[in-house]
Amino acid sequence: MKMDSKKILKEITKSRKGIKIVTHERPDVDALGSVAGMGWILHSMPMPFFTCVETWLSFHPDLRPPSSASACDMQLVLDVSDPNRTYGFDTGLHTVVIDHHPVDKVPFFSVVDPACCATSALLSELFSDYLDDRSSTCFLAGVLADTGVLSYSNVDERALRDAIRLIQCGAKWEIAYGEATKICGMEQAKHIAQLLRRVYEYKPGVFVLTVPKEDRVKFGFTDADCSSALSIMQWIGKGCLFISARENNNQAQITNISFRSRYPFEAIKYAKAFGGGGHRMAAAAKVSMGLGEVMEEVLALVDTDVPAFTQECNEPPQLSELDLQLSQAYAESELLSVNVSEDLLEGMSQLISKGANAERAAMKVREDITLESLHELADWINGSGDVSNPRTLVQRIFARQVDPSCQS
Ligand SMILES: [Mn+2]
Repeated sequence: MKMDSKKILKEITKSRKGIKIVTHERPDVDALGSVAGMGWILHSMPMPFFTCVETWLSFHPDLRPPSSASACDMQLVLDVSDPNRTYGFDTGLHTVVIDHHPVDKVPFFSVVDPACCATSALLSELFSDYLDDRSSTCFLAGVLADTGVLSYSNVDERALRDAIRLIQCGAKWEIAYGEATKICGMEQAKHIAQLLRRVYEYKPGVFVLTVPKEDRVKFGFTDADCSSALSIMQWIGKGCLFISARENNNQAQITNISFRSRYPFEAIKYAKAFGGGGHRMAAAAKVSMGLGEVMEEVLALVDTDVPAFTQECNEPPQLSELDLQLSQAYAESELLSVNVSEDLLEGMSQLISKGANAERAAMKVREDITLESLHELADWINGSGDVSNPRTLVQRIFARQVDPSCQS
């Protein structure tokens, strides 16, 4: 890492006119946190730069770095390495890639580390000497987004160490948590509730959400609504495969399909079958087919893994003493949504270094969350009209994610 750090610093400080920072199309919070955090790093050096993203979504305006250049002689491509998937890619411009998606070979100057939980985490390691409170908060948002608030299978000791370092450099947990999980006001909360109501269990442990074009137009479901719903679907304790398929609302016969998985299911296998890609347990594809047609093929593929997989995935997890101790940290902090301190994370990091498993420990806290819990959550949101009086664990966690002041 120290080598990469020197190498990349040497490369980017060659720029004289300015650096253009870009990322993938339809950016997620790791992409935006990477771009914004990197902007703040260059701002503090200082090096002239500007950012170019398809949309900032609800990413807070105060966290977006001010551009200091109008021209550039280099582009920094973050969280993606494929020019075709990069928004604003400039062919012919000197290109530097920093990414955590697994790829065979990148024809540019690059640091690619698929073992790293988030591109934001990788950047925080590469530029650890330059972190301040703003860049740290942006990077922590990206880390929390790509790790399901440090609860997915990609959480290892390194992820915890990165999170702790960011807090030591001034990252604000509440702000980063807010950015990583943000639900924009009651309007978006109600959209998500409507989507959660539609989720069904296809086979034991396999949960599916499908959104046809007509409904997107009729109810105004956005991509952000669908991805928030997919994150919440993963709260289900006994789930192993989560599928969200949505038809494009302006192009005909295009369906975006996202997969999230837990062992023994592998999201990447399904995404690849449809020409997509991503990570082992979180992957996606864009398919030139209507929703019905795609789902028929997807479910046929799922059928080949069921029942062998579902049986294994529905067996009660074997928790070690260390896992149980770690699950205590998740329980006390309601899955890291409240009362998170550096000490708490330090304790978690030590348990993980001794062999505790973050995903299993978080699952212990989720074990009673079922599809019915999410349907009840949806009814509560729609029925109460606000989220000010949460009573159950899922209601409290949901309510903490709703930002009433958000402008998307
Ligand atoms: Mn990422």
